[in-house]
Amino acid sequence: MDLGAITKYSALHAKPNGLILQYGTAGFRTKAEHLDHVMFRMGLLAVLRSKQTKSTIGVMVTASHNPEEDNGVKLVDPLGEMLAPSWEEHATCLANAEEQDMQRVLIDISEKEAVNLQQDAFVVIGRDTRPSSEKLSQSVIDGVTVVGGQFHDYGLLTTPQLHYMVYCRNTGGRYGKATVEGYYQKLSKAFVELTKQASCSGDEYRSLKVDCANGIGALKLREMEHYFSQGLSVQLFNDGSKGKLNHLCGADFVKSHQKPPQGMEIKSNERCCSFDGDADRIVYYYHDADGHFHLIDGDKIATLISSFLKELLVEVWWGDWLPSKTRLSEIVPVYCTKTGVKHLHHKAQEFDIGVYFEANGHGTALFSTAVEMKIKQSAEQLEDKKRKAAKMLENIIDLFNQAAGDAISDMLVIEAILALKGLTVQQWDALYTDLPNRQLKVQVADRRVISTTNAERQAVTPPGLQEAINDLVKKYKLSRAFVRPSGTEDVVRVYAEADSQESADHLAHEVSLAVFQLAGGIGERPQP
Ligand code: G16
Repeated sequence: MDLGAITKYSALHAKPNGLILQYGTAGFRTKAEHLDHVMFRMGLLAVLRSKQTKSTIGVMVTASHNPEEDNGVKLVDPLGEMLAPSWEEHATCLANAEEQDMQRVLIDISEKEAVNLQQDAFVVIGRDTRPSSEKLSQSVIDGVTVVGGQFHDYGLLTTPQLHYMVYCRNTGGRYGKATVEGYYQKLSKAFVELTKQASCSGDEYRSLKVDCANGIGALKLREMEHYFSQGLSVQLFNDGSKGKLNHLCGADFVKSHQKPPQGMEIKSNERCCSFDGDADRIVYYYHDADGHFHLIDGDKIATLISSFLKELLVEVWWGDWLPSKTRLSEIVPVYCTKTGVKHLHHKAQEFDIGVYFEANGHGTALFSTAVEMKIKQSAEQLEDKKRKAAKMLENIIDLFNQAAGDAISDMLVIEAILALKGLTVQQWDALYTDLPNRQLKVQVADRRVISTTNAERQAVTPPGLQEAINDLVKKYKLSRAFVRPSGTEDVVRVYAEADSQESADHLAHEVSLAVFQLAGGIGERPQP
């Protein structure tokens, strides 16, 4: 490592005085103008991680659902997963080091992690469409090159596409070809194969309205649509031609405001979906005949996918010993983890088949190598109906992005399942009834004063907060409420549900007031 060169170039990407940032749920996120030094330093860190793992490492420049003025960066580990926790700590240390301490921190990390500095390093970089992203990704490249790392800059990519590229490169192409074209072809081939089997291929199943949050999803979907157009036609809205990224549109807006995005005309019972700014989340929705808005979030997406996988597994293997009326919940255990796909992803990896989704629409399904092999064999050896079901499983495995939750891949999975099962969006929605709920944000001076346990469903600190929530919850029927610090925005998130929308709204408001009072609220008191 040429420490002299690092010091020289680091001065060109100087850290603003006194700025302290934390590697959060999905990397660093803050106002774009504060991130130049972080990008340079994450370039350095990616090289060290690449040398240590002897693998390609990814760096994605995005702030996903955050406002356009924000930006962010996260590192992607060898199998396309989020960065290992010990390296998150190194990332925080390095990002916050003063200029004069940079050399020491880099040497510390290299020693602690036994990094062989002679090893080659390769880093791949992607970025979203924010105005600040191009310059910031150049700072990442500066960091990579100053420590002698090789790199490939993919330019504009969705976040899940970058995860996919990393996974492909580190599995010698077995997972797929590490090009945008390779991604389009792999997913589209699986989708077209699947939808060929659908007996209902009327117009209802062929068209979908997509709100792209004025982000990268629009660009990529437009490039990709002709690959799968024989199975689905998509109509894009909020494609970035005029509106602002994530402003009054996108999955986060639709989920948290429980209303449709601006700029999209919805006729009754039309199937619509929204991506977020970097296309790693998706939610569906429709207006019923009375004009009421219905949201279909990550929980219902997980239910649709799990039920479909269960049906195929029953057909291929389990049918001989499982009573046909067995309920999904009897054979599919459900687990909760802390917020953050990294937690869910690791939990899902513990199983042969793991389906995970956050309510905000972030998720995917994972299949163990053993299960994939068994399905492949079954698709070759079994006969008739069993063989057909095994073939479908084979294709659906290819259609999921197993490196990360992916709005494009999830959209195609959902569309294929609806077409194959002949389900309308209302029938899907009717799989179960959600309790009315409300999410709010509260501004506090330091959101770290709130700590939680039990998969973030109980507050441990500040003292008295959980007791206050418990008392409020007792006032409403069928109610629950949780609070937790956000890992991506400087806010505390409040969630409440109850037997009616009015009660859920009241409860959420009262809990917000308790947070404001007990956790050091700043600015205006939460208004009803
Ligand atoms: C990121 C994480 C998600 C998390 C979301 C919101 O998503 O990857 O797991 O749910 O942030 O986190 P929080 O509510 O703590 O702010 P994205 O789509 O913004 O990258």
